Amino acid sequence: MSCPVTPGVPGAPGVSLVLDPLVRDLPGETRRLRAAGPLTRIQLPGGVTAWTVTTHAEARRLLTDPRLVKDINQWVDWRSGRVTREWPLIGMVDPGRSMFTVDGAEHRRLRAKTAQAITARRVEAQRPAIEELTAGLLDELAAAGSRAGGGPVDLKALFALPLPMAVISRLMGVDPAEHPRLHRLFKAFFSGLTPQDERLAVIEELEAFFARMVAEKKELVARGEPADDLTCALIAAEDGGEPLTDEEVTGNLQAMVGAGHETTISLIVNAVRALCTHPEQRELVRRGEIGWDVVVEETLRWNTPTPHLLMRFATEDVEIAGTVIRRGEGLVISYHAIGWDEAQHGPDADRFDITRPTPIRHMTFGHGPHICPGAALSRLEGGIALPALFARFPRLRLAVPESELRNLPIVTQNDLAELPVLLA
Ligand code: STR
Repeated sequence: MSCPVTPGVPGAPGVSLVLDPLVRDLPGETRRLRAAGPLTRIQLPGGVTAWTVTTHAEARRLLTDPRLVKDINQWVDWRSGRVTREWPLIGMVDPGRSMFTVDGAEHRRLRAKTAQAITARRVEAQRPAIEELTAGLLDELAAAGSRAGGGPVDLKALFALPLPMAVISRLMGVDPAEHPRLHRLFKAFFSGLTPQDERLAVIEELEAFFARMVAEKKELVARGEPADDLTCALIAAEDGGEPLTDEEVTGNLQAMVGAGHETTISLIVNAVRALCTHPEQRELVRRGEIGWDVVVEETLRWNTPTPHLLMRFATEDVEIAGTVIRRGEGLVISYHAIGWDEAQHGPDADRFDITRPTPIRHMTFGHGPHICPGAALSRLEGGIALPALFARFPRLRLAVPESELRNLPIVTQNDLAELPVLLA
């Protein structure tokens, strides 16, 4: 294999970037990845190395290549025992059987019903409910602001975090009383600082939680009293299609809640941050010259919720951009670098700019069979939450210098630990 060793870079030979587990400089890492070419090797936390793709065109090709699959059993590092359940990122690669981890005909079967239920047209029906949830949280935010005597409040904890959980839970039929527990579990799941024995316990608890929920919903369906939620719809398969197994419904439910929750938090947090640090662009939006939909798309492109999506495995040698991904090797999709691809977005691709001609041409939701089924829902959420927030608090601004904002310590997500703001 011909992978050049980059001088001066620590890590395994041929690795052009060792990802910082604490994500202290995502823009810097992305610049280095972009400089390393369309296909390069990165080192993930835990010393595991993989290929990564950093350009729009090559990623597009790889994401529709059937020789790259989600099945962890194809991975030489897994088969050889070099990667085990002790690897800190195991939960991102092997979260159980669901539409997230299978391919081909099985994948179509697992995914169809969920995807059809959350098309743009169908999710539009959720608008009034999302508006109501947003208004309720904004009232609570205002109250927290008063209690803080006009001092800083954490916009993430009070607004960006609870809204996506409320929305996805309502869709899937999760009991609101369980939100605190799910917040605690996903917080531990999505932190690189969680000790591994604790993370494995969290993964077990999540599985048990969703399996119990599916068992309860199944009883409702059996009694002919299904709740009006997607979990019951997945169980019932009343359209005559082949029903999913309990394990498959559980896996899909878990994937939907996990994905709908963490990614949408970062969309909201990163959009608020971008507007607060680009006042002239905020003004264009305030004056109605540029729409909130554009703010959402440009945030998704420029500061994607998913900087590195783990992982696909080659079932055969795959040649791309003059490089061969050998059978059994792992491939990460580096969406932050892909969003900054000058060939796709122009020479200023690393700048947040809602006036650019083509913000929508990003690939943040992926491409091909696994393209994000929740894209329309997240766009709807962002398109409701952001204008409502800025209308309610027109003076909203960061309470600390931007340089003091810290990312969550997890390489696969791009989210802030806290977003301290002043409301008035
Ligand atoms: C979280 C933990 C879990 O119980 C199930 C899943 C499967 C879907 C994953 C999710 C995970 C983590 C966040 C992902 C999501 C699919 C899309 C989302 C990777 C592992 C993104 O961040 C884009």
